[in-house]
Amino acid sequence: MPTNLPAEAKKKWNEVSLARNPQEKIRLLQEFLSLVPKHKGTAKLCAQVKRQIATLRRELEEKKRRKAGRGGSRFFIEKEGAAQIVVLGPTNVGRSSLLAAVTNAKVEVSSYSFTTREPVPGMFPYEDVQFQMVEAPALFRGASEGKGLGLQILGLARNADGLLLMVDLSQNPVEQLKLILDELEQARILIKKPKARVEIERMFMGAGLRILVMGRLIDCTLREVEQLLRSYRISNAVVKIYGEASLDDVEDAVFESTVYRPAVVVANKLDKPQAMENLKLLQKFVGDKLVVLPVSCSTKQGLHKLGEILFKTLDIIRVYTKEPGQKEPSEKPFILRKGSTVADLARHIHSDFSKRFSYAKVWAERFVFSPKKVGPAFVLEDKDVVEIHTR
Ligand SMILES: Nc1nc2c(ncn2[C@@H]2O[C@H](COP(=O)(O)OP(=O)(O)OP(=O)(O)O)[C@@H](O)[C@H]2O)c(=O)[nH]1
Ligand SMILES: [Mg+2]
Repeated sequence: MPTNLPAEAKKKWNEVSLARNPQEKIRLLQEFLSLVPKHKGTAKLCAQVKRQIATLRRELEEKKRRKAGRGGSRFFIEKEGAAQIVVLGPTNVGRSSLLAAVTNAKVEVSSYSFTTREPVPGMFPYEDVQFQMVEAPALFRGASEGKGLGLQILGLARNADGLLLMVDLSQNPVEQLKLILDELEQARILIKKPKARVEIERMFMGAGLRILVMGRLIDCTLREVEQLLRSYRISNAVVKIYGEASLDDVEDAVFESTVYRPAVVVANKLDKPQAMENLKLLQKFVGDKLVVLPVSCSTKQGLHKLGEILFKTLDIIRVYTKEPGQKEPSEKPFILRKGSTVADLARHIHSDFSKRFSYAKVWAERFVFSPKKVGPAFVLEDKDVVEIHTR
């Protein structure tokens, strides 16, 4: 549903995106909200802005508390490794036990509820990549409405690259998963791949507006997309549109309101009585919408499959680079999104690199003869070795 915002509201949103500190951002968000007409088409947007204000307020309060030496928690975890995976679930499902079993993190496992109160990161190795796994404090009903630390917990999920939705098979797993899915939906975090993906990368002044449509526009023209972006004063940006996108999808991207986070369901405590029956209920409920991995953190059963499943769900590939003249490729791979091209890799290495790009040589198992000389649009696959030649 279109929001049909008046011009002054759109102008205000541009000011919001330029805010220099949380106080200013809160003030501008409130001003923005007062300029938004209230109707069905703007209901979701208003709810999202209110949530954003609440989150910022809570963060400010926490900062104050920390300054006053009264403790307070740190909710932002700097990303490390190939991807940040946040483990979400109700209390006592075994999130800490999972981190203890597969990462190097120091966690506290206990039979008491709500033991973990701050996010805890650890590194989880899979083949030659390292995933960062973060235990979020327990999720509960009402989190998305701002109860307790709910918004911060969901904020962790929003900021992640992927999610593990964890449930306990000794209790009704469908109820637990429903709770997680409801809260994610309220917070506008999608776990089902959307039909469209719109990325807006803001650029320096004078860069101009470049709109790249890799998929297809639905019920709108490129000109309308451009007009919409300009009405929000987005005139220096690279905008990439994948899949089948409508004007609403583009506007959603302006507000960064809906995000997609690939997710796997981890069904824990497989060793307990009743677990098998409950697993069947869970699988019936989930159908083919999500992958369910049954595990036991106590006996380690099933955990050896986690790395591969995560890697597949995240839709990523590993690419090794090689310097011209050298025999061996880099040991550490670059992690790229599936469907990435040689040009994407070059940009990933160095922005200057892509400008001086001449051609690349690719070694791949799927070729009859390697290396093959390719151009910037060549689509890479997992485990390709690439040698980039510049002018
Ligand atoms: N039988 C069995 N018990 C488990 C398993 N995994 C965890 N537990 C137990 O479940 C309880 C909770 O485990 P935690 O890892 O602390 O759970 P959590 O999700 O981190 O809980 P909070 O941080 O308190 O919300 C502990 O008593 C664990 O020993 C498992 O695979 N099998
Ligand atoms: Mg815990």
